[in-house]
Amino acid sequence: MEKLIITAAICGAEVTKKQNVNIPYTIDEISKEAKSAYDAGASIIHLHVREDDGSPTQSADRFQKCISAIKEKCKDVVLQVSTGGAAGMTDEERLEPVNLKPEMATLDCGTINFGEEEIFINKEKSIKHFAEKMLELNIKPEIEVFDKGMVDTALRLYKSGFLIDPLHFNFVMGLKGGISASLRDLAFMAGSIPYGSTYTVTGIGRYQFPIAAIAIAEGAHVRVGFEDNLYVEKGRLADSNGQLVEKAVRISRELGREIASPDEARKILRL
Ligand code: KMH
Ligand code: ZN
Repeated sequence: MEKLIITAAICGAEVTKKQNVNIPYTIDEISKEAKSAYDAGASIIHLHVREDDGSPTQSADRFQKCISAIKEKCKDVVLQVSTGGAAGMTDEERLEPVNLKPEMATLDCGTINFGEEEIFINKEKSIKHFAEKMLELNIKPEIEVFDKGMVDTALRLYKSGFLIDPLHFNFVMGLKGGISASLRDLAFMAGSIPYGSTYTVTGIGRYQFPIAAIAIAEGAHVRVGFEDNLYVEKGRLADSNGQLVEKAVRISRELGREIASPDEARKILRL
């Protein structure tokens, strides 16, 4: 089976130190968490950044500083910037880090209730604008889908030339407001994307490892990390992103699947 690409989503925009004191905020903390994930086997870092007080920001300057610090510690890691940012940010704010021309960036393909209180808005016009920008700058989009309708939106954009082959998706499953993290729904999503596409599976909260195990066995790729889940097992907060990546690596090895290095990930995703 193809080697497993592990993406580490090391801090996200929503989780806080009140929930798990190990969530990184500062440049130093972010780069150390990236290194812990990289050393454990992550080949891609999905990057959000924070101000020192923990507030999420899409400032290109802050991204640049974090990227430089990460690259010093993890020379060959693939960097994927978030264009999702935090719910409520403007499109222009969200697009700021793509001007740094990272290898990858996320492209969120629809609007959803995001947890109990927020709405994560992605108008079709904005999605097209983001996709055009990524095409222009030669950045590989990771197509973020939280529901099946978002796959269909991405496929419409693909037909009209906003996205090009080979497509790479991230199925985010188990978020309140999005598709459930069930085997049935994973099969439904995986069966809906064009032949030759690649995909990563992200399980939210307690679904992180059960759905990762299924994805690994199925030959898909996985994302783990504090953005999506704070616990290494029931009732035990994770010490680091590295600990979460190590668990994904253990599951994969038990299933006889090797882990992709960053350069192997580049080949698999055709970066
Ligand atoms: N923070 C969420 C509202 C992405 O990175 O592209 C959006 C998000 C998706 O995290
Ligand atoms: Zn994100």
